[in-house]
Amino acid sequence: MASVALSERIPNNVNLSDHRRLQRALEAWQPGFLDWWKEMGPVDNQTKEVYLRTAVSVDRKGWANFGFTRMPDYRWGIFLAEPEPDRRIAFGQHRGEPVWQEVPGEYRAALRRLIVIQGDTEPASVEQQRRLGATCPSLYDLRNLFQVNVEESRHLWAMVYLLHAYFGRDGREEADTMLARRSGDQDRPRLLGAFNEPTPNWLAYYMFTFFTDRDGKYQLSSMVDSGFDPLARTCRFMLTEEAHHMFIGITGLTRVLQRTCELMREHDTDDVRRFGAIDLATFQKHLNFHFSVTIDLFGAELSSNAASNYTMGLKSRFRETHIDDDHELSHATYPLLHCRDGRFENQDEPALNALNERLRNDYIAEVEDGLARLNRTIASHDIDVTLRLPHRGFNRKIGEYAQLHISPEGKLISASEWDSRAADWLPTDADREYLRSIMSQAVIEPGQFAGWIAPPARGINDQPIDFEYVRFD
Ligand code: BYC
Ligand code: FE
Ligand code: FE
Repeated sequence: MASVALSERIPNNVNLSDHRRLQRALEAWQPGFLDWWKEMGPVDNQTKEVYLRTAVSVDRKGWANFGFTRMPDYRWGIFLAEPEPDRRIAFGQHRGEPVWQEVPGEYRAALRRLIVIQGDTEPASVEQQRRLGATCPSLYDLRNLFQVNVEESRHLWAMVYLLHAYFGRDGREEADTMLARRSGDQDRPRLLGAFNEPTPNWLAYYMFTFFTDRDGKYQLSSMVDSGFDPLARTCRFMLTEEAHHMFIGITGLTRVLQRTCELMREHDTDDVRRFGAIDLATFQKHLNFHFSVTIDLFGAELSSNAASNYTMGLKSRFRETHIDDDHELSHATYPLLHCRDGRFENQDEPALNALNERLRNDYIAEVEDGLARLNRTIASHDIDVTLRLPHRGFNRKIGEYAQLHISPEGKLISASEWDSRAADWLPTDADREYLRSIMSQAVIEPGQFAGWIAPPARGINDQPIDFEYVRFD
């Protein structure tokens, strides 16, 4: 295991200084990255000192090192999980062969595409979240936002390292393009739908970290067993950071609900907007939106890309090595919910082509667990309301439901009915305007929280809740 070279211009555990050409190429990319961070990273927050954790090694104890850092001085670097000795490919046509340390020529294009798509989402999320600091509900939340922003930016470094190290000139070009696309831009948008949606307020942010960072978990998990070992090791280390992002999502949403429910009980009303809080109907609409755009990220139900990525040994199922079957899927089938003549019915499809849907189902199961937790918060206040996930066909833009109009309950409806009901199901401009009005300024007194959210149960890294997580100059 290479030790971590923290003092180098680019901290790394890949012995970068032994690979001078690669090191020079990455050092040439670095200023462009920093320019991107200054232009597209958190607005007006380049000089504050933030209580951040920084990865200083990849082992269990060393990777979360806490201290105050100005964000532009964050030690973005290249960290791969330890190699597993004698690891073998666990699925597809190369099952049982040793994993690859170089890119097999015939798989180059497919691998590059996976890495580019993964890499593109990381800076996209930072761009989406760049204005949130101005309306933070507390210093605790502000610090958590910045933590996610610097880590997603490090995830970009992780993919850029792979592109530079293994894909030659076109890899370097892709790495440059990564800094040129912009979330939501008409002419040069980010690659996937959800990453071009705005994250205009903190409710959207907690929804994003609950739903969309969890897509990150599932996609990364399906690459930790990749036959291309550098990708597998990179994703394995990225996954360690993902848990905190999803923690921000579930605890943020729980705190919002807690505040809402307290006010509902105290004033015996559903209309907590009168008290500057977020009503459950608005919460449910956001849940509908973020769930539907996030499950689009798994791709089409039937995908030949997914089939060949699996057969080639590049991208697996979730927890592939824990599944008890042939790991080739040459004859297996998988049920898909098709919509035929207005009715939904399951039909068996070749499992190999249905891998996107399978991963989406694994993801939805975990989301259901999280939702049950949120509903327990509501129930604990003796309030008889249950949040529900919309039907998987609701508001889809990708795959077989994209052409249809489906209600949250799963009823096929006409375009005109959709148009007349959409405002009941999805956040409207008026909802966003309301959220803007209650989140109009930053709460930056240590230990203070905005009126629409409860404080967290505990602080970060055993610090008290009223710790000064961000120091203003
Ligand atoms: N938007 O055959 P299909 C994260 C395209 S999140 C726009 O089903 P495939 C993070 C698709 O590209 C994890 N386009 O595709 C979270 C294809 O286009 P082309 C990100 C879409 O390959 C929070 C066409 O439709 N990582 O890390 O089976 C914060 C046909 O589709 C979309 C990855 O996604 C969409 N939603 O599946 C920060 C892993 N969906 O090529 C970070 C890498 C599909 O025909 N990517 N299309 O022009 C993949 O594994 C696959 O590319 C996908 C798509 C699962 C995304
Ligand atoms: Fe990430
Ligand atoms: Fe994340």
